[in-house]
Amino acid sequence: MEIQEVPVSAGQSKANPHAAWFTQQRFGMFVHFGINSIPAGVWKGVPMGRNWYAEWIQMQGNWPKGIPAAEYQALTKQFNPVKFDADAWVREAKNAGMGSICITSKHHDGFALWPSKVSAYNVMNTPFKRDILGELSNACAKHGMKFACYYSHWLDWEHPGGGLPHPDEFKSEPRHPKRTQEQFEKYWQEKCLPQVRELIENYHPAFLWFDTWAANSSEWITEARMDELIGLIRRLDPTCLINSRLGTWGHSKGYAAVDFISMMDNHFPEKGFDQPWETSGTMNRSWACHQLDHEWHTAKEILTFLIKNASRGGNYQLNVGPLPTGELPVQAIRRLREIGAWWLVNGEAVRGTEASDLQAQKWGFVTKKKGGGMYYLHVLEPRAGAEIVVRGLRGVKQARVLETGQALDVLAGNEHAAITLPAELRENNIAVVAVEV
Ligand code: JFZ
Repeated sequence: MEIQEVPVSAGQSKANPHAAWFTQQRFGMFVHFGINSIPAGVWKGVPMGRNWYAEWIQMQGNWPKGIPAAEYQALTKQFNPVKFDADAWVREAKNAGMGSICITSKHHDGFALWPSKVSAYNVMNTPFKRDILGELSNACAKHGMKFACYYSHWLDWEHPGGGLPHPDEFKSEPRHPKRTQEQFEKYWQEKCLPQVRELIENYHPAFLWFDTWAANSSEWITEARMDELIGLIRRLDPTCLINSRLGTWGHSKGYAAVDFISMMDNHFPEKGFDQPWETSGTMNRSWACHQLDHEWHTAKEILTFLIKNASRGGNYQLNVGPLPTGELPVQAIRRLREIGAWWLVNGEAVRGTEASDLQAQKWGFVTKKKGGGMYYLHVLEPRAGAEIVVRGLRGVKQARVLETGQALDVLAGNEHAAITLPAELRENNIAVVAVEV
């Protein structure tokens, strides 16, 4: 597709009309993959320090000094995920009910998963020599999935002017000389902006997921730089959505400067927003593959996160950290397929729903079909014959078990409705009752 740069007209509407699919899908896959997947949290036999984020091993291996850049970057000589199969990844995501896949095109270490002409620190200069972004974006197109890219625009540990972690974060000697604004501007113009252009022109991502979180990032990700980056994206592809972790807390327009709000990691807010929003979360404790991280969420816990956000009008982007071979971990595949089994019979109770005016109840959450007319009661611990009291529910026409269609008895009260689950119900996951109003 030939990208035509379009002039950004003055007063262009703040809300991006192209975000409708994003809220409609509710559920996406996040992928953290790169040369950091090779050590998988352990460096020369010693587990990394500070936290479980295996993609941070360059800074947290050999703790607290970190791994010298040249030694870390030598990992490029080993990067050869020969079992990488983009089609297999996409099929697992689609079967689980996901509508998009967002991959770390370049994480903080600065390594690019595509044949970047901007920086030689990329996948073509490894034994693998394949365009991972190209293969994944093609597989997404083949299966009708949206393709998206995470891009670390602030931290970049390869470029001499790229952002570095704040010494305070590491409670150790300030190992990193503070970058000057001139140094960072050089990185910004030489690497960040040109690589974002490459991503849009070559892979047409449905959204770009930028990553800042600490307040001190605003010293570098200034409003001027955010507007420069937003302007570039809008000119190249107005349909490409931008998230708030671009650093909008440092922008005079706040969230209105971008297209959707990204929560902090694994944060599920008690109420939603009047703009598209999402939580990205890990399946265990690490984003990239960590060989010692065995604390995997159950499929039911993951579904509860998804449903909680959907009931408040939000999305959930669930992360997988592929193995150094390029395969998805079997623990992740198991959970994706368990989620997919639930989604097969209950997906309509999440996809295409909007924030519900019936908020969380003792027994679970309520989602609402976009445009109204139908509520979905997500009963987290369903018991045969139990009575489900729904505060605030009035005008019930009929209630049925979504999976089986079984009609249910409904007792209408002034300020609630009581619905009785089938006596023969056997459910070891979340049961969904569809209520027509
Ligand atoms: C950032 C990255 O550093 C991390 O590697 C991963 O990519 C994640 C999705 O984003 O991690 C964070 C995000 C939020 C906070 C700290 C680190 N926070 O809220 O303090």
